[in-house]
Amino acid sequence: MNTLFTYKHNYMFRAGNGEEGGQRRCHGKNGEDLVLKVPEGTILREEHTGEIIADMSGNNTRQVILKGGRGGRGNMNFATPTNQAPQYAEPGKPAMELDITMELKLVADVGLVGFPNAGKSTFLSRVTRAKPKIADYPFTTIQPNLGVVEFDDGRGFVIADMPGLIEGASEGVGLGHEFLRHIERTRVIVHIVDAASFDGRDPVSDIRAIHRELEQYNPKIMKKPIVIAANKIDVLGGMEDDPIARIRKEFEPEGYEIYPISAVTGQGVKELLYEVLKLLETKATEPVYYEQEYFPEDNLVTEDLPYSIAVTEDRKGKPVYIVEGPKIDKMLSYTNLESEKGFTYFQNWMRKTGINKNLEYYGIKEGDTVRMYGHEFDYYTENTEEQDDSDE
Ligand SMILES: Nc1nc2c(ncn2[C@@H]2O[C@H](COP(=O)(O)OP(=O)(O)OP(=O)(O)O)[C@@H](O)[C@H]2O)c(=O)[nH]1
Ligand SMILES: [Mg+2]
Repeated sequence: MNTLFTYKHNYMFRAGNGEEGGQRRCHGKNGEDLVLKVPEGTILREEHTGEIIADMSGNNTRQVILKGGRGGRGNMNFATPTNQAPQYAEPGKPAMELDITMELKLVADVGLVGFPNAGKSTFLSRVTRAKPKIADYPFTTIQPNLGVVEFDDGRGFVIADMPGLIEGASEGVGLGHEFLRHIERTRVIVHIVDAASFDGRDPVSDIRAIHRELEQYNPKIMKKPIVIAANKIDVLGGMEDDPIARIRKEFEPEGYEIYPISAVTGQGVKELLYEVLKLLETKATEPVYYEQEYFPEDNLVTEDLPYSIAVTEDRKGKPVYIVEGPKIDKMLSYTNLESEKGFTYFQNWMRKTGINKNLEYYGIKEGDTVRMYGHEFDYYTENTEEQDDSDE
């Protein structure tokens, strides 16, 4: 995919539910996987914290975001020496929900920047097989275009053609931030300027203006290798002052390499491409990949519980939480719930093993009924730790 456009109007997704385990040795079916495709370079964040869940770029081409819907285990999983065919089977795991924001931050070797109409798309179409839209009006490009430059010896690199930047872009003017962020992950920048002043602007102040925007958006961008391509030299003949000489005089002392080119005739383009290749191989740093900061599994209850929780209602519509599983069965068999001491002991065990926490995850409130293999009691969370110690 090239854009995240499909997610603009379609933004609720659910994987299949895990099915209930069967009575006749059947394991419930696992929920069906839901696979969402995104363009390379997409960053997924947890919506509320903004923390990164995944950076779908580089080698990371597939990542599990939520593991959900494991099917319930069949009744034979709960067999005990005294009960070889239990009536009980496990319900499917509850679904987990997560709010995610997706942002595309392209990963390309080279980013083309410059004012609208400078000739960025013309350059891309000249050096790659990409067929971007080209026109003599500003903001022709409204989405980045990618193309691959191939050299005869098999080397090559990926170029991203960006929409034109204007003054104030770093503050959101024009297409602004939307596209500056794509430049952040490129390794070398080719700054294309209209040396022939078609739009009546001055190339030297154009270059300064774009540099200012890049610096203001993120100073790290200006630390990347930048090559200046003075474009449209095919129409320079007859101009009074030589703009190429002016650009050189202004920017060479600051360490910039200037390449006069014509994206239309191809003049000077080869030299520029070899310079870019050299920079990629010697000076450019690797693109930034983002580390995972938010781990959905740590924030949602997902453990494989050795027991199951099911919620039903009694005749009066009051919620009843049915907790069952071999461990519970075993604990009940050697605890006397009729005695106060035994009951307290059992309650503490439920708290320590996290059963209470999970009951709360399922929505239990004080006073609701808990049912375990024929035993019923009201749910209370009061801490009875002290009394418990004497029992152990
Ligand atoms: N004569 C001449 N015209 C050129 C050259 N490069 C581009 N142009 C013309 O300049 C105009 C703008 O070219 P584009 O490639 O669309 O410019 P852009 O930088 O992609 O513009 P935006 O996408 O709007 O930011 C078109 O009419 C091109 O034909 C060149 O080297 N020589
Ligand atoms: Mg363009």
